[in-house]
Amino acid sequence: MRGRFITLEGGEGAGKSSNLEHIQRRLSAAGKQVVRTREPGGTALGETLRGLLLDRSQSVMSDDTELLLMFAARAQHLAELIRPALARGDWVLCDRFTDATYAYQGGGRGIDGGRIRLLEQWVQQDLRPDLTLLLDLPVEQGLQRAGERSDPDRFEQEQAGFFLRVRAAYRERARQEPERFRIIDASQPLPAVQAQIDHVLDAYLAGAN
Ligand code: Z5A
Repeated sequence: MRGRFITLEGGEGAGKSSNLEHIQRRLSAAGKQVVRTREPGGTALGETLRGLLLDRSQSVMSDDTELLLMFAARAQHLAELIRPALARGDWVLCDRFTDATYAYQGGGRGIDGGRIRLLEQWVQQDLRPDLTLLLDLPVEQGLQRAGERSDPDRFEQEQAGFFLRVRAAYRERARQEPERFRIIDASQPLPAVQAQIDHVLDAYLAGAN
């Protein structure tokens, strides 16, 4: 039986990194073989593309180039890691996936959603995440948390308006697909965020058995 594909999404400073380990442990404790990965990246080629995408010195990168590189990294990720893992019956836990493209390249950069859907269909065919946890919090709070970092990447140096559009796009996707998305209130202290995540995972695991 095909494994499950779980994605973790959120804007700046939402706390994805802080919660990934916790989610992985919870799934492993339930007896699942978990493959943890991230986008852009997850393969050697994908990590090379990630380096280009996040590199602040790539200031001339056009929005279409950015979009196509995201999907190029994703095509490799699917072929080399995600599809084989799911076929083995593993559970794939991915830090960001195509919802991030709708949020950042669609909402943030203003690329038409129809063009993103075209690439999504081409690269993924009918593969979509089974469950998506959206860590949601006010933009100012997220930026404040992330602001403690000294060396912002190409996305982190964007202005607040960009991140407001990213958040709105994420929330709109969650509104459109309520059966796949679970919104986690990430403005709470970490233990309260993890309690919400546990609640969602326990319900999902109960339904998946
Ligand atoms: N991107 C894109 O544009 N299109 C795409 O299709 C994809 C990606 C797939 C890299 O992603 C960039 O790629 C990303 C979007 C773009 N750009 N941005 N921005 P990334 O996921 O690697 O980068 P990131 O969003 O910057 O993630 P991050 O650095 O891993 O941040 P985070 O995981 O959301 O936050 P964190 O590191 O766990 O927490 C931030 C700080 O807050 C840290 O000090 C924590 O200790 C603190 N924290 C976390 N949770 C809490 C709570 N609950 N209370 C208090 N403090 C907390």
